Amino acid sequence: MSPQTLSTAAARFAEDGYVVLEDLFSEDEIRPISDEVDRIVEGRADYMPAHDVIHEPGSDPPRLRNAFRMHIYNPYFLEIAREPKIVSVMEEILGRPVRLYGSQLFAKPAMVGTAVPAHQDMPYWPFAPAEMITAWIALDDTTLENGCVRFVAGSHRLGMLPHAPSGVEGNSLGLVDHPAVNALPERAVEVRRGSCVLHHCLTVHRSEPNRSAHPRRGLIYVYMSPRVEVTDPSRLKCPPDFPVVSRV
Ligand SMILES: O=C(O)CCC(=O)C(=O)O
Repeated sequence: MSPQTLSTAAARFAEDGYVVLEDLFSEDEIRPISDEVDRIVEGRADYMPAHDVIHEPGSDPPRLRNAFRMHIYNPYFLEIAREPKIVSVMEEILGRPVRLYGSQLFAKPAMVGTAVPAHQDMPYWPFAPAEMITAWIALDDTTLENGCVRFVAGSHRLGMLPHAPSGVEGNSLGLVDHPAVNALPERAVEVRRGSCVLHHCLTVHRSEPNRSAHPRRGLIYVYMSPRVEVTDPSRLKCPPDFPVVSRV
């Protein structure tokens, strides 16, 4: 990515709290990633432990909703997290060296994929400062009908906002209704397969159910700046040796 493209992406991100990197992966690059994710979705990935997958409530046969921490169970997913096209933007915004916190799949299966309540990511995490960014890689075209992610532009400047239990397995926290958030524009971000959307850990976002006949799969990675530290080890759900993904 050219220095010009990197600084334009960083400026957009600073303004809105998210930025779309359209067509970041070519079809040839995204296909093997998509195929491996399908193995997880279809229950063929025997490296995934049962405690790190959850299914859509009431789905019969059970349809996968989320998988967590895939990079710990399969080095292929760690390799994807090291993709220089993503890491270079992270370094531009967060500084070096960038570390990886987590990976997760939002499978949003056809017809039964449920909503993700509005939330910020930071209230879920035992870290400070709030210098963490999620890269959301589209494994399918995302549309209004299949539940594309919606971001509240500028909400990352509001600080950490009150959340309450949401009752949703996989997304246990939901934003408490907040006038400052309601005053900002929410943008539904439709992207093509292979695109990547970065969002700040304080940006409010959500998604609606998948009402289409096709899945809407998003593979996410969460990156941390060199300054981020664990504030409450008892809330960590993985070992604290976060892999450095910046090249030395
Ligand atoms: O994929 C979705 O629907 C929600 C994504 C999300 O909550 C996240 O990336 O933090």
